[in-house]
Amino acid sequence: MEDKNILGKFSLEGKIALVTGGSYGIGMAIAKALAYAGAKIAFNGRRANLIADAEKEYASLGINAKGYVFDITNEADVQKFIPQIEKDFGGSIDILVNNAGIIKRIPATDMTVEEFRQVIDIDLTGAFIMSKAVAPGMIAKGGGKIINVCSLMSELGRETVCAYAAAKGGLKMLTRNLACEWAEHNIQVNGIGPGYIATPQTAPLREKQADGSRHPFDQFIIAKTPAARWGTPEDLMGTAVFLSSEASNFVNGQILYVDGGILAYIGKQPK
Ligand code: NAP
Ligand code: GCO
Repeated sequence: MEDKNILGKFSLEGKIALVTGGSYGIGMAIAKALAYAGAKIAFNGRRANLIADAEKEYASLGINAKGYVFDITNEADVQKFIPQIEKDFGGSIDILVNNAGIIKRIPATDMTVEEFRQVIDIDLTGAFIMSKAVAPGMIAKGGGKIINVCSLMSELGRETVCAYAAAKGGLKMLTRNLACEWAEHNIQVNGIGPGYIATPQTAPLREKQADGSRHPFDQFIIAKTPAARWGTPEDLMGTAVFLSSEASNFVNGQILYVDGGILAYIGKQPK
């Protein structure tokens, strides 16, 4: 007999969630969503001051989130902090959100190999390092959820973001491969593909012009988005809860795009 308490399938009560890059932006919104659904929240970042500020913001919302200062690309630190987090929270991590990421907007001809490698290291390799570190605990526990924050750039390209698009395209395939490898352990690995979201990362693309007009890229995205608006971090909260909960237990290796319709749209006919 199926359980009629369908909303209960979205509950995260008693779960331990780790959100990378949870000091602000999309990571903070996702962490709040998981907390509102009942999860206990750990998060990380590289800047202690932002971690401290974020803990205060979470606390002001009644969320007892604990922040940890480490870089997801530093495997030794990750191997040190995951057991520390599990000790602090009294159990292994149930939900990992690989949100931390950077972008460099540089023409390929001008981008140094070091700059390219830095983006790949954080946006792709960092997710592998984190997933590899939490998987043993999830396997021992009988299951878990890993959510990789991909991007429209997992599917599409544009000028000046070659490293980022390569990383996010790779993250889509890492998601699919880890989903295949760990499904037998009841670990579901999926991705969220945000469209253009108003956060510090995209602030340069929305800066008002000297004459007070909207940034050309801002106008471009509004025109390219059927919903005719930038997304907000809050637009991602429901999808994050779904992919973190038992409601998605038969969803494996999928990227759910939360993009206002951009990927479905060829664009308006010029007036
Ligand atoms: P953001 O505002 O730049 O925030 C990035 C977060 O990641 C910060 O908390 C940052 O904190 C942390 N971080 C960066 N590198 C890190 C590292 N090596 N180790 C640990 N933490 C690190 O970005 P966002 O817009 O919220 O985006 C979050 C994720 O969504 C990223 O993966 C991004 O690629 C993706 N995304 C964004 C959009 C968008 O339109 N905004 C769309 C699609 C996908 P510290 O710098 O203090 O470490
Ligand atoms: C850019 C933007 C995008 C967004 C996002 C789109 O410069 O084009 O930063 O890359 O961050 O990834 O989904």
